[in-house]
Order: sequence, then structure tokens, then C-alpha cells
Amino acid sequence: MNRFLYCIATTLIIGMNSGAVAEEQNPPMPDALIGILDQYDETNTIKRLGRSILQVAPNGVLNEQSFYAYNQLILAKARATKMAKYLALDLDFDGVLTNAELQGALLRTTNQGRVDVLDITLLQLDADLDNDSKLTFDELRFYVVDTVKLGERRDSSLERARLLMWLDLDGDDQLTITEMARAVREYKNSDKN
Ligand SMILES: [Ca+2]
Ligand SMILES: [Ca+2]
Repeated sequence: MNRFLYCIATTLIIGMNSGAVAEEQNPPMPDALIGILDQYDETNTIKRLGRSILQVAPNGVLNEQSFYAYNQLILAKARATKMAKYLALDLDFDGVLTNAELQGALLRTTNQGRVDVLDITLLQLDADLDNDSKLTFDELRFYVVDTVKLGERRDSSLERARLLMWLDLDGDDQLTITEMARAVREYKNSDKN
């Protein structure tokens, strides 16, 4: 029995004997995935899941490599967003943030909600590596690298793609769009019987 059918079988068995202990290596298919598979008809499910795969893997193949590349992209974007926020405080755009520029940020309504007094205090405490009361581009960059970490943020596209790896029928740790479409059809057919 392949892994996918095994998951369906296990789910059905657990459903019939609630409380029964299944002695399998593969855990049952997560409810979140069953919910996704049951939400739409076969064609729409395949289209939606196909788009979910393409969001993370533009070549249509989910695997550790595509997850890694996507993670790198999320991290780079998060860092760039944070850096842009700080660079926008550099009013004379000389590449250096002075204390006057930092304090001035608190007086300007356009920066409200973007840089607050806590951000500025932490920048002054932790980012000024040479203690000259000025923050250079490199000091800001080191600070951003130090404070923006991947683990802090949840990404719904990535979470969904991880969930879809359950549909990896042949267990080669890759999920192609063809494989996903086959898995959806198998699931929908097993549902009717
Ligand atoms: Ca400046
Ligand atoms: Ca400095």
C-alpha cells in the first residue's frame, strides 16, 4: 500500500474506533489537509493546490531545495523591509543616522507606527558598535542581520506547502504538480466509495 492510501486508511480506521491506538510509523493525515481536500471539487482543489505549490516553488516542484530558497527569500525581504524603515529616517541621506535624525523621527507623524521610541532606544543601545553616536549603513546592516531572524515569522504559503508534502505519493521527498493532481484524484475517488 502506498503512503497516501495508507494515510487515508489510517484516518478511516481511527475514525471508526476512536481511542484505538494505531501502531503505524506514518501518522494520520492532518485534519488541516483533509479540510483543504474536502473544501472544493476535484478540479478546483487541483487548481488551488497547484497555485499554492507555485507560490513557493516557481518550477512546480516542492522539495527541500525549494523550501530553502523560499525561506531565504522571506528572510531577505524581512531584512530589506526593516532596513528601509531605518534608512527612511536619514533625512539628509548621507548614509549616517545621527541622534538628531533618530529623535526627529518621533516628532513626525508619517513615521508613527513604523519607528517608535522603543525601536529608537534599542538602535541607540545596540546598533552603535563604535559608540560615536552615529549609525552608519554597516552598523544598521549588522543590527538588522542580528535582529531579523527567520524563526520569528510565520508564513502561510510556506505552511500550506509543507502540509502538501503529505501528497508525496512515491515518498521521494518531492512533490510535483502531476503528483499532487493524482493524489487529489485518488483522495476524491476514495471519498466516493
Ligand atoms: Ca543622516
Ligand atoms: Ca556608530
